[in-house]
Amino acid sequence: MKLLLTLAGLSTVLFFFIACVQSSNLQKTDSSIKESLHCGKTTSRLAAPVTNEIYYSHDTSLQGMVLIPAGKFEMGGDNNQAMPDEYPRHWVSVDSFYMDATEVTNAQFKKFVDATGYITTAERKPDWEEIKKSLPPGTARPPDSVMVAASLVFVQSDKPLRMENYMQWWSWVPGADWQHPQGPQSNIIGKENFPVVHISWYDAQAYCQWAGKRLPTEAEWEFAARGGLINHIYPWGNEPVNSGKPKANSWEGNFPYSNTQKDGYTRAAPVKSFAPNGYGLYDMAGNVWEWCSDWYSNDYYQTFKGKSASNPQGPAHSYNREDPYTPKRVLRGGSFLCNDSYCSGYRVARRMKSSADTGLEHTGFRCVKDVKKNKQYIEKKNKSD
Ligand SMILES: [Ca+2]
Repeated sequence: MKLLLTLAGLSTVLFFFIACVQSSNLQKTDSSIKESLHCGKTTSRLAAPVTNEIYYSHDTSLQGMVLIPAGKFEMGGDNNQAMPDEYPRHWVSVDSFYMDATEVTNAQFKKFVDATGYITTAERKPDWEEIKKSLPPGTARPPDSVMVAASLVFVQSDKPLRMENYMQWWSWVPGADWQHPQGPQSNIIGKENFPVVHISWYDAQAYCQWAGKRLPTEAEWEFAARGGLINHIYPWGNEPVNSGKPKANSWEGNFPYSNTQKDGYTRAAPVKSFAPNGYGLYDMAGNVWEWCSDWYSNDYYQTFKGKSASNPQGPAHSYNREDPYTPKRVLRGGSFLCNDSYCSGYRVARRMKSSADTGLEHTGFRCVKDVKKNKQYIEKKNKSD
């Protein structure tokens, strides 16, 4: 049990397996694990070989993007649901940028894969030599039956469950990937307009590079999510997520066994199913978690105590005191599994983190593009034509 309590940053599946082998009575209590797996995020999946190839396109199309004007805002927690890593609130200024109005869809991601032959992390056999670099020394290698191309799929329970044992609602499914969101028997036919899922940070980076874009910084993401509102809790204002008409795709009811489907969806919803925020951005709350470019550090905001930040790019290194072994990237926005009883991931200030090789059924992304670089590129191109 001592081992289990120190493995907060392990690959989720690896942790699952080791837990099963070494303890038949899993009593995991680490708050970060519960928080991340419940609503949300896992800490890591099994690492896989990552290509260093850069897919770069000179596409300057702004189709599907909206302009986010430059501005200044207070970044950080807005209500009593805020977590310690959301403090201190601090002033941040960002330059203007373009942002995808929606999460990247299956149809968009398919164009990328068709053009490049890209293979996502979930489709690759895990590489133990890579995995063990971010695990505590001496961690045992999982069996070959676990070390296969796979991803984590949400499994709804038919009865209340002990929340400590998240293994009960996440399943490591061989063959689950972006084209098979619930496993080999599922597909994305007719779901072209759904957000692509089972996307690792590496996958998201590769797509953005190919599209001539990049991932948003965490500060850009939060500024954009606020939609021009000042110090409000959600992209739509302050009305609680379950009051009034549905405003986002979240988990309504009792997690993980009862979902009232008030918003119409138990899993991912097509993009643009709910009203946009003030900048014309859809699903900045709920639906799927979205990768940001930043490393995650739980005390990063402390570096801005008493001062402001201009276009912050995140810390130089990842650090999470609850899981110091595994470097993590930032995710934002919450997913269809979020609710107020746990993570409230749809709050604009809510931070989440995961290792870059993690991809799950509720993990996706959207891209941004610099206004200045785009303008310079077009001017240069026009001169050479
Ligand atoms: Ca829902």
